[in-house]
Amino acid sequence: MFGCICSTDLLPLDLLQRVLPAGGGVQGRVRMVQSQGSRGVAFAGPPNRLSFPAAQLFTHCHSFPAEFSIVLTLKIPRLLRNDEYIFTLLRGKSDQLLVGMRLSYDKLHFLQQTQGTTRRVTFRAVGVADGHWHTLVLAKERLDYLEDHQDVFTSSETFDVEVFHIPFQGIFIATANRDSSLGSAIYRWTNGRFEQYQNIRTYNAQAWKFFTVGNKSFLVVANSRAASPGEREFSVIYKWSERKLRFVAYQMLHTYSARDWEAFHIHHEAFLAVANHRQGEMNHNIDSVIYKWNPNTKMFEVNQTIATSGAYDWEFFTIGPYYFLVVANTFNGKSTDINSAIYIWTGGSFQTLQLITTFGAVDWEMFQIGGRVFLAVANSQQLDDAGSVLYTINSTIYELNITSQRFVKFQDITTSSALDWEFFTVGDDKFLVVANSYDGKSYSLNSVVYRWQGYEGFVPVHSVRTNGCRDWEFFRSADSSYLVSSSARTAFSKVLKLKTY
Ligand SMILES: [Ca+2]
Ligand SMILES: [Ca+2]
Ligand SMILES: [Ca+2]
Repeated sequence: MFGCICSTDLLPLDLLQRVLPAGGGVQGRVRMVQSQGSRGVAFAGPPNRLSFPAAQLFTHCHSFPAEFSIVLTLKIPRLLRNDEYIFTLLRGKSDQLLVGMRLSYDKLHFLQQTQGTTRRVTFRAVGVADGHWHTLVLAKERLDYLEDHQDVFTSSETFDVEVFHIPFQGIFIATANRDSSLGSAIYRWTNGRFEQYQNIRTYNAQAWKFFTVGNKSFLVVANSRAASPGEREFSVIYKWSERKLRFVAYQMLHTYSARDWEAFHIHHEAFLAVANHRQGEMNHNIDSVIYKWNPNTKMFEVNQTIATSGAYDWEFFTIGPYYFLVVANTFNGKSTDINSAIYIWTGGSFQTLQLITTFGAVDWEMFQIGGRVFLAVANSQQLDDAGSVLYTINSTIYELNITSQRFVKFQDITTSSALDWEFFTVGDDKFLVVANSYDGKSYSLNSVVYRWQGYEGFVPVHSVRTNGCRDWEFFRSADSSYLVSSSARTAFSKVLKLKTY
């Protein structure tokens, strides 16, 4: 299906509809088919004779639109030739190419003639001729792609990456690594690459969170097991020492298979919230804890406990003068099909505002576009009635309805055991990237970058091959933008550079 947005009316145009013979075209080289659950139009032989006068598209355009996008969904069993046009716009009745999209084996070329010269942009490792449906979105105004920049080799598998900035020191990442005997590491961005800076003893670390209290910088780790079997479990806060230029242990907090820390401020007071996942092997219905900084003792103290079920993630956000926390509840001991909860700060503590049904939720990502407020949940798995586990399910983006003061479903996105969402912006463009980790058979899957397309919502624009993908983080250096992805299956994380056209 082609859609071309003309700048004057901003309505999508169905180009495929215009080239199909009237009456459905069941005979000849074009016929309607059902394939892998989608209805499509099958072309037999080269489709290059399927054309129509483009003049009928540009009735309100005095010149060729400067901004447009082409969306096409296609399934190609194999390429007939190594080089094949899938879309062209020609000048008048000539063969002169104005706009074209050409596929070669694993590349997609976008060609456009401007002021007499043909400009070509190549997207590598596209690989659409594999007999599966693919949706390609080409947005002419900014062409972004992701380039491998660095493999960061870690001591063991990485469950979380935390990017942070220390004044006068620069950009760092902390990786939460599985292996307790090897610990977790902090890397510093040096000459455009991450170099190991410090190693910290951790116990099956699940997450790091960087935060500040006043002018002091801290890192807190979520340890998911005890130092030795049978001992109490502790997560540890580390303080940045200006003298040693290292993080040093500051405070230990008793946690239960901790999965995540969230740090936030309310009215200049500092808070930390831990997601306690389970007590022992079986009990998932336990309290997660919110701590508050005591400026006299300079320590965090328990401020509130909140009953959670296999809690995996806390996300704090503010809207105007209001403060919110949302928890991802994964599992209650029986089901993953349970409520996660949004809390609102009133009278010195958090109160339940809204419950949202989630499916093995492991991450919430809050973001704003214009004045609109969204929450995206990463749903990791759904147990069906027969007791089998579904991994390829919907993860949902919710939008705050200001009138009803509730989050309502905005868009469902099919994901494969989604473990993380990351929202980021490049110029005026807004993106979401999802960590797809497992589809029931394989951990080697594409994670997908979605681009905000206004009323169309989020549309897939890039796929990145990942292996047991666990986390995505976005950061900017002085001259570029990057994404980091971590793997819960292999001992290296990847830094990708965002190339903007
Ligand atoms: Ca992270
Ligand atoms: Ca979080
Ligand atoms: Ca996230």
